[in-house]
Amino acid sequence: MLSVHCPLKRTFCHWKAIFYKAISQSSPGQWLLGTVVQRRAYRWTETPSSRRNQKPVFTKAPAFGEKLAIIDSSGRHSYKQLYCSSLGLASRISVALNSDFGALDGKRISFLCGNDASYTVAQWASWMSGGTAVPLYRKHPLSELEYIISDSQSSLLVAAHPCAETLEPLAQKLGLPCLTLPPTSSLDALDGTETQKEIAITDWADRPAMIIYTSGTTGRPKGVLHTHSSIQAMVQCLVSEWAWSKDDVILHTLPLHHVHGIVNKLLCPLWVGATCVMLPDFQPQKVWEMLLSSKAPMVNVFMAVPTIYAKLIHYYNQHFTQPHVKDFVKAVCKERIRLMVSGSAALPLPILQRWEEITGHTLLERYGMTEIGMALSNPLKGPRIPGAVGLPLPGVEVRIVMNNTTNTTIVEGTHKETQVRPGLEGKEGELLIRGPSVFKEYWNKPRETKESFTDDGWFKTGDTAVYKDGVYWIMGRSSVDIIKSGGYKISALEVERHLLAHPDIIDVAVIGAPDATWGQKVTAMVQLKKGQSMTLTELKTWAREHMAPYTIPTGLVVLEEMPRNQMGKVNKKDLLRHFFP
Ligand code: MLC
Ligand code: AMP
Repeated sequence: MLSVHCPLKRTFCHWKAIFYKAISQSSPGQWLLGTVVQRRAYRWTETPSSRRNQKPVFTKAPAFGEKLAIIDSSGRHSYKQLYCSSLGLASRISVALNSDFGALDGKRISFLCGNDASYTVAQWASWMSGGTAVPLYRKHPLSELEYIISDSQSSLLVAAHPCAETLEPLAQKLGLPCLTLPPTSSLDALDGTETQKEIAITDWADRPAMIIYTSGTTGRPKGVLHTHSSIQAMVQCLVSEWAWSKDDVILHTLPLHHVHGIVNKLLCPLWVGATCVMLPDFQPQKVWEMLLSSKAPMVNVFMAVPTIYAKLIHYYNQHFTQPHVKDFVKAVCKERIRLMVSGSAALPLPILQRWEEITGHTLLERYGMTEIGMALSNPLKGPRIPGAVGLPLPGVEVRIVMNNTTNTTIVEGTHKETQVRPGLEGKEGELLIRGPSVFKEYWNKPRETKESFTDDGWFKTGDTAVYKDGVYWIMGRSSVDIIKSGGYKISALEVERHLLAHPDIIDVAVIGAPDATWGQKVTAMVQLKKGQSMTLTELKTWAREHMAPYTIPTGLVVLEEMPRNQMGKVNKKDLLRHFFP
């Protein structure tokens, strides 16, 4: 007999028994065939009018007019200013590519900007001109930037003022046009309202919007293509679930080449007409200053990866030692801040507890991924279970399946309810996701795209999950070759590929050593050429030229010989157990 939990009410639903025959033999697909379940379960359906309503975030900006959209190190930028500057840049992009305004037909535009208003202008202009936005990251080495520009087949590059030095030589090398923006304080110079025509695009839904690069267990990083409709699904779902409003002020401290920084922290506030205060980088002192400042507009929303909370706690422990300061911090945070979210990696219990002690906030932990946006979340109102990631967000369908020949479904759930296969209660399995926020494809990688979905259209996350006590729990990655450090997903194989290019390294295995601050630390186990030696500092210095900073090993173990089994494989789980028991 199928058991159905309605976790929101925490009641057992008796009605299901009436409608279900004994289905223990049935395939998982049959579980939802009963009329009652179909009626009660939240299902996202697209109608012609919902399709017409799918529009990029910039289309909302004119209605917010002079309202403050972004405060950054260069000053204050209203919605109107961002919109007008984006129109101007879009017009220049169209001219540079010999295209009518809005007619780029999804051509890729790679842009390199700091964490400020120039980023939004570059993103909006890419969309206004009919292109696909490909955000680059300023801390990536040239080789990584070149890889992304080439792999995405970008037609044009946009460089914020300070990034022109980096991007222009690359543009020359690749034979691409490169537009340089004025300094962020003078973005108004781009104003395109006088000359600009109407944006002719009416059906945005299936148009490509953005390619975000992510690491996997095979090959080089893959470009995750999101459409305007998948992005809008992510945004609208969070806006309603976390009750975003135009009065909100969020403090933004995350990189802008991943969904956490792009969607949750930038597109959500801009969607509702809220204000985003952008810091150029994460610095604990500056973040504390901003959280506690009584200067308007005062921050009332904060989101970060667990490492950032760990670093903020570390700063607090060192600097806020006096009782009256502690009282002040707690009082201000409790009174002014309405929402504090953690995600992108598992939130360790000691961080959750300490944060609660010092700010009075129980962090709202949620689970997401580049390919799917946000999928599971603890509630805005109601109990947040430490260590759990709550329930599916509206529109998101989840499954947990066994890793057996038939991929037996253990659990299937929506925002409204979750069904557990009898006899498999509390069993772990791989988490699968379906819904409108799921990406369209890996750019130019049809085989990888196909392999990442089941035949009936579920995206395979590679995360192990369990449904227990009425909520979902993420138990870790299925593969040891995916490392999460500071909220970044890092492919151990990609790091190994780089390290094997080092002239003294003849064999290498990269593992994620557990770490209280970083979650995991990239640790290189290396075998060197006879007679060679290596320190971690030497390895880091060499790696800086070739690798993104967050992928560079922060641990090094030099081995006499790499332990390989008879098949020639390194057992990384054994290495982890041996060196980091
Ligand atoms: C920096 N370093 C790292 C690192 N970041 N090492 C390992 N892992 C990382 N993630 C190294 C630097 O190279 C440097 O080494 C040293 O640590 C200090 O660097 P820093 O730049 O001063 O560190 P800091 O600025 O404090 O950066 C920490 C951080 C950053 C947590 C702010 O890592 C960060 O912004 N992480 C967020 C990543 C993110 O947005 N993920 C979301 C993915 S989307 P040295 O030797 O030079 O001193 C996703 C979906 C979802 O996951 O659910 O959201
Ligand atoms: P990325 O591919 O960089 O978007 O990272 C997505 C991955 O981050 C997921 O597949 C999970 O492994 C991990 N992740 C995100 N949020 C959480 C969370 N709250 N708890 C545990 N893991 C998480």
